[in-house]
Amino acid sequence: MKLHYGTGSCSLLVHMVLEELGLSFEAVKVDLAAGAQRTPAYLAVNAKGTVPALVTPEGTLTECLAIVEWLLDRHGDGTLLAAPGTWARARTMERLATLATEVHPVFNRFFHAEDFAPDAATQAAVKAHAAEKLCRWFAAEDAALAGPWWSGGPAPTVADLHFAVIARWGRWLAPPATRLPRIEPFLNRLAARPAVARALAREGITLFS
Ligand SMILES: N[C@@H](CCC(=O)N[C@@H](CS)C(=O)NCC(=O)O)C(=O)O
Repeated sequence: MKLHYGTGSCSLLVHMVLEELGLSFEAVKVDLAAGAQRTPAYLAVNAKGTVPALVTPEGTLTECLAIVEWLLDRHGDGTLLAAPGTWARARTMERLATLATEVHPVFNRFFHAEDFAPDAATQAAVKAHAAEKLCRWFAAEDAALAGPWWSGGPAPTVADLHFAVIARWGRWLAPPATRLPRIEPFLNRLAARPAVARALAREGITLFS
């Protein structure tokens, strides 16, 4: 398999899952800052011009949640993602959906305000409003983080991996989400997992930088 990823982007979730599952794959960096996602070569891989894209023997799959669900159902042991139809599965999907459809779009407003408003003043307002919403959300999640893992169980799930990717983006907020009292030790626990460390090292990043 071949993973097309952007450094530290949402594709980091797929990168971590591939490593957690011990699968063999080639990691291909798409330089998002340089616009490599809009080149004809990459658009031939993923016409949406986004990462991740996972090229598999069965075809190319896009969208983080579709990719990790497919990988974990096919290769997982039920730890990171419980079996379909179970309550545990539904609760993990609930967390993943919140991150992908509620929180990620607010980060789009924070990082790419120019996509949401035509003039500089409105863009600044969009960014500030997004920052406020994100700070409130991270503060509430930090306060609710009672055990070792964000998903609430005794072992991490794929939702914890996703939360770590999103919390890492929150390092640009004030206060940084990565430094909140319960989120920081959570990120350290996750970073200590050899599979997570391998994915981060390959991308040349940490969960804090
Ligand atoms: N819904 C998609 C979102 C994909 C996405 O927006 N990826 C971003 C990185 S986090 C990207 O490729 N951005 C480059 C661009 O839009 O130009 C998923 O979950 O895979």
